[in-house]
Amino acid sequence: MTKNQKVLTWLEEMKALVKPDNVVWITGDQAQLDELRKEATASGEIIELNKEKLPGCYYHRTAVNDVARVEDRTFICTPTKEEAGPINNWMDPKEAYSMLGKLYDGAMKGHTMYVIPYIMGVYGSPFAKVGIELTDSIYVVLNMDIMTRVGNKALEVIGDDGDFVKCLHAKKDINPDERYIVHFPQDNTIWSINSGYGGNVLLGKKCFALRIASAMARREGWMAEHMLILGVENPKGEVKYVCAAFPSACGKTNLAMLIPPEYLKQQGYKVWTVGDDIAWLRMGEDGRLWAMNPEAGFFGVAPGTSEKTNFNALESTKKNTIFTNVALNNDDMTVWWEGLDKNPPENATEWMGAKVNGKEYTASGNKLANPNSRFTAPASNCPCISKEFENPQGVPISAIIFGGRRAKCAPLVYQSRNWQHGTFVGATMASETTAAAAGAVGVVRRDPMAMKPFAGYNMADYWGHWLEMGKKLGDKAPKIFHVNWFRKDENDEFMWPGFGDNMRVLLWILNRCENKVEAEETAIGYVPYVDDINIEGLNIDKKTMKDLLAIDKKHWIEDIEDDSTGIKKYFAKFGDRLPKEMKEELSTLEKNLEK
Ligand code: OXD
Ligand code: MN
Repeated sequence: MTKNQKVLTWLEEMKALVKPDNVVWITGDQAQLDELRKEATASGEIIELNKEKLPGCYYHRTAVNDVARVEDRTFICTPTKEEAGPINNWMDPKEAYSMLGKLYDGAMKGHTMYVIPYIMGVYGSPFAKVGIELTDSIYVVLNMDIMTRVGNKALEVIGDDGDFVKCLHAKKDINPDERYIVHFPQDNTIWSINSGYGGNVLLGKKCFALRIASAMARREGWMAEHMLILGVENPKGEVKYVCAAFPSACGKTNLAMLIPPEYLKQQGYKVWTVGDDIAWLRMGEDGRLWAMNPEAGFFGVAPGTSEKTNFNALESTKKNTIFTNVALNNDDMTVWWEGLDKNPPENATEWMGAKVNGKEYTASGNKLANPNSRFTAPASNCPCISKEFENPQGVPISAIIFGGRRAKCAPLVYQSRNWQHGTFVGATMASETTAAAAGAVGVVRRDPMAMKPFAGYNMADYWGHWLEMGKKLGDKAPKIFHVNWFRKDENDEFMWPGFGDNMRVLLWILNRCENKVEAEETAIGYVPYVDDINIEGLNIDKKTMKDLLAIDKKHWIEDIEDDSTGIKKYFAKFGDRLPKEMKEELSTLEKNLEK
C-alpha cells in the first residue's frame, strides 16, 4: 500500500498493541465501501433506508450511554500542564500512553482493523494535511468516507517520507468509565477508546482538524478555527467571503446555508456555503487571510432541521447520508426527528430501539430522536455548495464574525476597532442559558472563539497566536465583528427574527468592510445607525431596532465584574500567560464604559 516507513513502523506497533484478527486498508474504491455497507447491514450495525426516498442512506444507533462528545474525558497531553492551560484536561504523556496502552492491549482481538488514510482539505492543495485512522468500526469507515477524502490518494500525498497524524480508535466495550479521547499534540497522535459516537471517533474532525491542527497551526503560522465559511454574492456577481465562530446551538449550520429574504433574492443576492464547522486559515501570497474547509461533509444536528429552518441542510441529507440516533419510520423506512415536521410516524422506532406509536409517544413529552442525533451528509449534496469548495487555495476572507447567545448584553451587531480589539471580542465571547428555570437569569459561559472544547494548547497562548497573525496581516486583516441573534425584550421574547433575515446584518458587515457605510463609535466598538440595517418586509419597527442596537453600560460592567463568570475572573485563570494586549483591551473597555 505504501513504502512510507513511518506509516509501516507505526502500523506494526499498533497491530502488536491491539492485536486485530485482520487488517484491511481502505483504498477509497467504491466497490470496497459497498462491500463494507453490505457487511455492516448483515451484522445489524447499520440499517439500509428506503431506496427510492433516501437512496444510499443508512441508519445507525449508538449505545445509550454514548451519544455526545465527552469533554470531561477529553485530554490534551502536552509535556507540561502549563502548555495545555487551565481550561483543558491534562495528563502527563508518558502516564497517558502507559494507562491507555493497558486498555488498548488486545482491544481488537476478534475484530478487523481498518486502516483509513485520509486527507483533511482539498486533494492537491498545499494546505491539506493527512491523517491515518485505525479503527475496528465499519460505521467509522463509512462516516470518514463522507466527512474526509479517504483512500490511496492520501498515501500519495505523504509519499515515501511524509508525515501524518496518527489516529487510533477502538470501540472496546463502550464502557463510559474507561472512555478516553486523548491528544498528544507534540506527537501528532490521537487515541480514542470505548466510544462509537461521531465527535469522539471520527478523528479527522474535532480531534485532528481543531485540537491537533490548532497546535500545528501555531507552530507553522496559520490558524485552525471552529468557524463556518460562507460567500455572499451581490447582484453584480461579486462574491465576498466571511467566517463565523459561534458556540453550539447558536446557528452555525443555519447561517452557513442561509436563504436570503425575498427582497434580496429578487435583487439577485445569493449565499454560497464553503463550510459549516471548521476553517483552516492562512495568509495568502496577496497578504490577505484565506480560508479552506478541511472537511468534505456535514455532521449536523438533526433535531430542529426542517424545510423552513434550513432547507439546504435538509436537502443535503436526501441521499448517501448516514443518520445516527434519529427515529425510524417503520412503514416506509424513512427517518424522523423533532422539528422535522408536525407528523411523527405512528409506527416508529425511537432512537434507543423501542417500537412505539410516535404520535402518542411524542404527545406525552417523550423525544423520538436523541437531541444530539445527527446526519452525516456529503457536502456535494448541498444545493448552495460554493463552486470554490474544491479550490485548493480556499477563499479570501473579508470579515470574521463572532457570536453568542446574549439575552441582554451584546447588540445585534457591532464591529471591533481593529484586530487586537477583535481578538479581545473573541476571547471574551460568551453564551447564556435561557431564563427558563424559576428565578434564573441567563447563566453566562465563556467560550472564547467557540474554541473552549477544541484548543489543543493553552488558551492564553492561542490568543497570543491570534495577535501574532494580526500583526502579520496588518491592514489586510479581515475586519472583526460580533453578532447576537438572541437578544430578548422585557417579555422574554426574541427581538430579531434570525435565520434568513440574518442576511440583513451580513450586508451591513460587508458594507463596513468596503467603507460603504458609516457607524457610531461607542464604548464597545462601532454600532450601526438604525437606518443602516434594512427592515423592509419585517414585522419590526424602528424602536425595536434601536433597542436591538442599544448598549446598556450596566450589563457590560456586570459582564466584566461578575463574581463567577465575569471577564476579570476568567482572565485571572490564565495568570501571567494572558497576553498584555488582552489586559490593555480590558482596561480600555472599562474606561470607555465609565465615560
Ligand atoms: C460540535 C459539532 O459539537 O460540530 O461542535 O459536532
Ligand atoms: Mn462544531
